Order: sequence, then structure tokens, then C-alpha cells
Amino acid sequence: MKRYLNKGFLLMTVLLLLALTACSGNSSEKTSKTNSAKGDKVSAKLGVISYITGPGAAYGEAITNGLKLAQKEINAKGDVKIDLVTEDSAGKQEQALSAAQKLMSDDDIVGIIGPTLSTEMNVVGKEADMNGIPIMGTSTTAEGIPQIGDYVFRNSLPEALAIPTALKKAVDKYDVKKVAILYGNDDVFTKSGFDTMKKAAEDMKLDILTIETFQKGQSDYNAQLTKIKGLKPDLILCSALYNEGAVIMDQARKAGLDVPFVGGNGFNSPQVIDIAGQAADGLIVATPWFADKPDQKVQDFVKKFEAEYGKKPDQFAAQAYDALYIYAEALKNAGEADRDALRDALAKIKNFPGILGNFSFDKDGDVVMEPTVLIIKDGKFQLFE
Ligand code: 1QQ
Repeated sequence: MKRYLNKGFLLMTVLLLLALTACSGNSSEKTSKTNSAKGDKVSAKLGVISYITGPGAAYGEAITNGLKLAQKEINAKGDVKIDLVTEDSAGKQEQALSAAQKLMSDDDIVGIIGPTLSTEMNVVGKEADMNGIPIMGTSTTAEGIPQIGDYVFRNSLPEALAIPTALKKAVDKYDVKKVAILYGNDDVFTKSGFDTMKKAAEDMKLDILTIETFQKGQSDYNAQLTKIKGLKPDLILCSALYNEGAVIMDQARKAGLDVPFVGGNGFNSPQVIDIAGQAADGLIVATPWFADKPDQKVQDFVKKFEAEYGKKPDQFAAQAYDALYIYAEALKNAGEADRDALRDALAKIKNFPGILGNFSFDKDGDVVMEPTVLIIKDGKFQLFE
């Protein structure tokens, strides 16, 4: 990762800094206003950009619930005090960008969590990197997100890890030879998922019978599904967010297409079952999170989450919960609420014991993670073995 500084910009910055130092005579004012002194408890304000309203609002609800629970626990422990300032992006690129600009213009905000979609992060990440504020996606899984810049991180399972793992298991289990691919061609995440699906199918020497596309908000998929049915695939690879994905599965089953589906992160939501009902059976996904995992840490979190919100946490809640703990750890290690110090401390996180396992960033700010493969069976996500 490289950051390029323009010489004119550098000169202006130096002159501005000289002028500010001469005028204020108190160069530590900004940090002393918002931070405790090094070694003391750190108090920090973080911005959150989430998909809270609109067709994908269940993603944002899970994410903000995970964050709020973690915030409550972190603040109760008292090593670090975190304030969250939350903005709704409604899943829209422009709205996410103006939310980010608003958050970044507050000097007291030292880091950002979100936005929810890779489509949003593609523009917001660039802006955050340019402004030197750390940003961490908890659900952004497309290729190339952490490579946007030094200040851009994620703790979510990339499609490039999830899809080949899920497909391999399905191919072995069902002796799959022929597949059809269906993907949303107007979204960064669904397009990236498609690239990964195509490559994985080619690497596994599968016969790709057809590649079909759809757009966000589409309600009728019968043209694509009728064509796919006529070609008799053993399995369908589908790259979609839950609201389109669930409708596709429902229409596929009604059209008599009973083959298994392999989906990416967007499909790994209980919303798929809520919307598609029985038609969701046969969906296979790879995930860093499984709420029924017999692990003490996982079960403690599930219990606390259920007590707070009356439902089990999904992958998006779990990733957000871990993300705030990672930020808290980085703030503690930085010893001050400062954007650059926080970025450097985040980059150094290694083997942090989260509920998704021991967490480390790689050199690009991407995750190192082992997914588990699940299948929806009898209306429930279950281990796929
Ligand atoms: C992305 C995703 C979506 C499923 C987030 C909700 O993974 O946009 O990258």
C-alpha cells in the first residue's frame, strides 16, 4: 500500500502547521481536549456509518446492535471509554459519502466503523484515507477494499475466502459437474462475488452452463431462472444481497429448480429464511460465525445478545461486536485518541481473541480467518458436513 503526497500539498501543510504553532503557542490543545494523557484511560469518539433504513436494513440493525452491546461492555470495564456517533447511509453511495464527510469534519472523531456495503466503502474508504482517519468495514467483503489505502481496514470475511470454501464442500458432497451463475451486476460486492465464483468454478474444472445477471430491487427473475432450468445445472452460484437473493430462491423453487445454491456473505442472513421460508433450504454459505458453535466465548456472547435484543446474533452482529473490541484494544495500545496513532495501533493488532477467533490483520489491513460452511436445512442454518 502506498500513499502519494503531492509536493504542493506538503508545502502548504508545512506552512499551515508553522502558522498554527506560532499562533496557538499550545500545540497539545487538540489532544488534551479529547484525550486523556498517555498512560491514562483513553476516551474516544468513533463514527458509525450503517445501512439502517431501506431494503437491506436488517444488515444495519444487526451491525448497530453488535456495536451497542460491545460499547456497553467496553465502557463498563472502563479501560477505554467509547462514544459512538451513528449515521444512516440507507445503502446508498452518496448518502454514505456525505455521512462520512460529516463525521470526519468533527475533529473529536478519531475513527470510523462501516459503511455496510462494499459499494459504499469504495468511495468512503478513499475519502477517509485521503483525510487520514482510520476506517474499518465490519461487513465489506469485496476484493480490494483494504487495498484502498493505509487507513482502510476490515474484519469481515472476504468473498475470496468464503465462496471457494463453500463451493468446494458442495462439489465434493453432491458430485457437482455443471453450474449456472446468477449475479447482481450493479453492486461492487455482488460483482466481486461473481468474479470469485467464476474463478472458483473454473479452478475446480466445473462446466459453467450460463452466466445470468439481475439488478438491485428487481422483483421478477423468471426469465433467468427458466433459462437456467432448461440447462439442468447441478448447482446454482448466486451472488446477491439478502433481499434479492431470498426472492430468487423463492422463485427458483416455485419454478421447480430444486438444486443447491451457493451464495456469498450477502446470503448469510436470517432474513433469507424469513423472506423465502422453506424455499431457502439448500442454500450453502461459508461464514466466520456460527451461533450454535460449542465454544464458551461464542455461547456467552449469544446469551448476552439474546437477553438484550430477543434474537440470536447473525454474522453481521458478531463481526461488528468484534470490530469495536478491536478498536478498543487499538485505542488502549495507542494510549491516546489520535487518528494517526489509532491507525498505527490497528495495523499492529495480532491474535486478538475475539468471538470470531484469534484475529489478526495481514499487511494490507485484511483479515486472516478460517470459514465454517453452513447449509439451510429445515428452515435453519446448520453445519454442512
Ligand atoms: C458487501 C457485503 C454485503 C453482504 C454487506 C451487507 O458483503 O457489500 O461487501
